[in-house]
Amino acid sequence: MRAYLYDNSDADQRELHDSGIPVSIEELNAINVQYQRLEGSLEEQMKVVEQLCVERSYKNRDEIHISPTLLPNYEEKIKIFFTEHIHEDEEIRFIIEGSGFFDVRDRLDRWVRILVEVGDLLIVPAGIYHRFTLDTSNYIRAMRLFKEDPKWTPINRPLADDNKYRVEHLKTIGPLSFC
Ligand code: KMT
Ligand code: NI
Repeated sequence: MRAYLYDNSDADQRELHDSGIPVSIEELNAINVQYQRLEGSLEEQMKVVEQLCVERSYKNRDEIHISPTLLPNYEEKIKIFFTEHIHEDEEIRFIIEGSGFFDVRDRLDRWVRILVEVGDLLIVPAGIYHRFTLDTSNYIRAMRLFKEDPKWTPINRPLADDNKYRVEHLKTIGPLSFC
C-alpha cells in the first residue's frame, strides 16, 4: 500500500505528486476508505471479490479498460474521472492489470493519493470527495462492482456539498477537532 498527501503541484496528473508525507492504512480507514491487497492467483483473488459481493449484496459487475486506445471517448472520460466528485454508493474497484491513482479528501480537505496496482481492492465510501487518474503507464484494467444496474453517477463538487450521503459521510468520519 502506498498512500501520501498530494503535493498540489501543477505537474501532469499522472505524475506521482508525492509530497513526502505518508498516509497509513489506519488513516485511510479513519475516513472509511478500505484498502486490501489480495493474494494468490487471479482465481483465488476473485473468490475474495465474490465473497465481498455476497456480503454487501452487490449483484452486478463489469470491467473497464482505460488507456488512450482502449477506452472509447478517452479524453472526455479521463476528465470526468479526474473531476472531484462523490457517489451515493460505495465505489468498489478491483485492479486486474495496470495501475493508477485514486485521490480522496481527508478530514482537513487535503488530497490523499492512493496508488492502486494489480490485486488491489479499494472501497471508496459513499459521500467522500474523490477522483481517479491513470499514472504514466497509461493503462489500467479494473473490475467495478455494482449493487444493482451497472451505472456510475458522479456528483461533482460543489453541487454535492449538501447531498445527504455527503453530509452523512462527514458525520461518520467525525468532527474536525479530532484530527
Ligand atoms: C472511477 O470511478 O473513477 C472509475 O470508474 C474509473 C476508474 S476505475 C479504476
Ligand atoms: Ni468516483
